[in-house]
This record gives sequence, structure tokens and C-alpha cells, in this order.
Amino acid sequence: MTIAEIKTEFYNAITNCKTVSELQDLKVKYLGKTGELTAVLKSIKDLPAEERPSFGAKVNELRKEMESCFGQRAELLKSEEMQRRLREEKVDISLTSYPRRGALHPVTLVEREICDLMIAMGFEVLSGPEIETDYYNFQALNIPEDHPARDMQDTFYVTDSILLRTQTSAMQARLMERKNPPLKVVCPGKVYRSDSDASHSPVFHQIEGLVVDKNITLCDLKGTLEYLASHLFGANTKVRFRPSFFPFTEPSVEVDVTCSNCGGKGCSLCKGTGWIELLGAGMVNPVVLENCGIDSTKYNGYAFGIGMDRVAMIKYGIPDIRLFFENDQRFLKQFSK
Ligand code: 2NL
Repeated sequence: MTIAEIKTEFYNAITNCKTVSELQDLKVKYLGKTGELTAVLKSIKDLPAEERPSFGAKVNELRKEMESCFGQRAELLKSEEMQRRLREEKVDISLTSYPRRGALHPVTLVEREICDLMIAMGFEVLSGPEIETDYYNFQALNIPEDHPARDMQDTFYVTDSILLRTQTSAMQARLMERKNPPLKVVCPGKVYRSDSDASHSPVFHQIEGLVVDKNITLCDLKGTLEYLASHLFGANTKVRFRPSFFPFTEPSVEVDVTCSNCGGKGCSLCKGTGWIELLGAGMVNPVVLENCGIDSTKYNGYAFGIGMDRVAMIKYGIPDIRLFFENDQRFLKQFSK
């Protein structure tokens, strides 16, 4: 082959070359030790001596030309290959389905709101075990064995003396044993009672407040609850006490608030009375203070217990407590802002 033929053939071959590895093969074919150009160069010995220098120069010139062509082609093919891989190997993250956004449970919203309001009044927030001993759940709180109040709160027993707490007071009894007054705490958490209908669930959420100090009065309790109710249900909410009975408080009261739905005029939510029963409370029974090692001649206090599920039902107009435990996303999503 002549130099011109090799050159033409080379340009055809290199323009048709589509991949880096094809190009590598081509390089060997033309420029390798046993390649075309080397073969041509070897034929130099058959030429007359005076033609050899110019022939050699031409071959070298072509070699340089080819080398630069290989370099350029290699760059081009590499960048094309990169573009192809970027195109074909792209991970399209927009195609995956988005995880649906959650929302806070209405009872969690109420718990946070109440805790925030209590913290603003200087209360600490305390939580404790859901599995309790009979002692802290009942006996320390002046509910002895065979007391009718034990039937009032149908209890899930784990063993004879271990149970699922029926109220969060157990934690407050533990606190009173451990710390000296003044005490000012709220205990939110799950409590359990063997009871189930539209307004009772075997698990529900309570928050109990406890203040122990010197010279505490029912007035302190009322002021605290008025602040709480007016922030939970609106500034015009009124609070009233009715006499009641709990073994752990004396005197005990049932606390009503004016209906947030009708403002006290009477509607279906308050069954025409204008009032909604919200919680139970009272002055801590001195027997309970003594049980927990607090001198009841020096100290006294108040306590209250609120069902947070009930608060959420009133606040959001939810007719059945069981809706809180079904975990239907369509229901749960409605309450978070
Ligand atoms: C209700 C309302 C109440 C308390 C809980 C309490 C806690 C201690 C001492 C005295 Cl450590 N009382 N908690 C007081 C009154 C009512 O809950 O309806 N309970 C059956």
C-alpha cells in the first residue's frame, strides 16, 4: 500500500470508529509494531538511497497526523460515552412515590397544649411507668383493698399486686415520697380501665396536676383551672365546682366549664345545660400526704385529673372516643395545622 492509500483508508476507518475500544484496536492496526505504517516504513530499504529521506519524512508526518487524530477522536468518543451514560444511567428520583406526611394525633396536640400552659404557670412535667404496683396505684392514694373505688375503676391486673395503672397519680405518690414540698407537677400519660363504649376506651390519656405547699386553698385550684380552661376553650370560658367524692382528695369537686360550642346557652354537645363536665379535683387528702411521708400539719395541697381524650373530643367535636385508636389517616390528618 502507498502512503496515500493508507491515509485514505485510515481516515475512513477512524470516522467509522464508534467506541473507545474500537479506537484502541485501530491504533494497534496502524501504529503498532506490526501495524500498517511500520510495514510501510520497513519498505524504505527497497527505495533508491536519494528517495529514502523524503519518504521517511512523509511516513513520520503521517504518523504524527494519525497520532493527533487518535487523540482527538479519543477525546470525542470519551465525552460521547460520558453523555450516553449520564443519559442512560440517570436515577429519576422524581418517579418514586413520596412518603405521605404524618400529623400529630389530636390527643398529642391537647397534651402539648396543656403541658405548655402548665409550664407557663411553673409546673414541672413528669412521666412514669404504665405498669404499676397495687401500692402506688391504690393503697398510697387511700384506696385500700376491698374499697368500692377499686370496682369504680375496673382494673387490668398483671399479677395479684401488679397492674396497669388506672390513673397517673401513682407517679405523683412516688414523687411525694422522694421530694420535699413545695411540689408543682403535672403527669400526663396512658391509663387503663376495663371499660369500653363510645365515651370509654380501655386505654385513654390522663393528665394529673399536683401542688403541695403551705396554705394552699381551693381558690388556688380554681384560679389554675380557670387559666387552663380559658386558654383551652376560649377567653370567656367559666369554671364551676360541684361537690363530689374521691378517696384521695377531701373535699373533692367535679369541675364543669361553660360549653365551648354554644357559649353556655345550651346545645346538643352540653345536652342543653350550657355546662360540660371536664375533670375531677380536690384538696389532697391528708391521709395521702402522710402515706407519702409528708407532714400534713405543715403542708397541704390540691390535685386534679383530666381525661385528655375527652378534652380533644370537646375541642374538636369528635363524637366517639374509639376514633382515636383506629389510626385512620383521614381522621388523624384533620387536626394538625
Ligand atoms: C378523676 C379525676 C383526680 C386526683 C385525680 C390526685 C393525685 C394525688 C393525690 C390526690 Cl397524688 N389526688 N389526683 C385528684 C382528684 C381527681 O382525677 O376523675 N379521677 C377518678
